[in-house]
Amino acid sequence: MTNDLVDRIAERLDTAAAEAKTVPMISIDTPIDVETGYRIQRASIARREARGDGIVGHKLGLTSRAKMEQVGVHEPIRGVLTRTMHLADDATISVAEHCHPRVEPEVAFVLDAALEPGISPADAMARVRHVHVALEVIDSRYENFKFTLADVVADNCSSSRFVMGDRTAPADAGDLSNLGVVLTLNGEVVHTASTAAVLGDPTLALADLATMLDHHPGGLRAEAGQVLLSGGATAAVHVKPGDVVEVEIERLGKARVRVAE
Ligand code: OOG
Ligand code: MG
Repeated sequence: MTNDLVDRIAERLDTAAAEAKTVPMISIDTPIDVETGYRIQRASIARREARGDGIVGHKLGLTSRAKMEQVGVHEPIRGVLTRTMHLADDATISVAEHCHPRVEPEVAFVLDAALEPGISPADAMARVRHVHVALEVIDSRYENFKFTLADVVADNCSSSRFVMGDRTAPADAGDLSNLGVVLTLNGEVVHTASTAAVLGDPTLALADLATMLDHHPGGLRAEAGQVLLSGGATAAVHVKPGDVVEVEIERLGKARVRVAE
């Protein structure tokens, strides 16, 4: 695909996100492969950077069976997090700024040092500054939240906002491979999982991120100070004005997001 067409599609998706208006998925009329999806994603992030937004980290998506089943795409994906996506714990999101928001519980990592491709999960974990309990707000820009693998990659993996809650030093966090995750909506438990749902152990996401960044176009790296969201451990919940979503992860703590008109 020409760079010109990549830029035009990136503009369409960027505008859809800014105006909170869905668009038909790209592959309806333009065949795209996954590589092209990553080129479109990089071009849409470049538009944000040109507006003064900056890259603060990365996300993996579709790293759990529950998430794959929910959206019908069965391969992990990678997206970019920018400064304006990051909200404080207990922040309020606005439904009007979204097309059809959903919220999902995640383990997040803040890096103390860069990760190079090929790094082992244990070595990558040694470069983690903090483990956070996080909630991600996702919001596909596509009609009916329906997409193919390449389409969702182009749409920066449905990313919209994220909240970083309680944090723990890696030495205190210990083994992250089997911690209970409880997601509540307005005080009612809606989903439970083990952190094992995420790739068998969310620390594997660190190594996978470094490898994926190396394989994908765009020249990005996992840098010191950046955040990594490891992917939803449960299916995402639909939210409406007035809702309060909270996640608690065993030993790691809580995070919360509120939803307004
Ligand atoms: C794609 C984004 C997936 C996750 O954590 O699995 C994701 C989607 O569900 O729309 O962020
Ligand atoms: Mg996610």
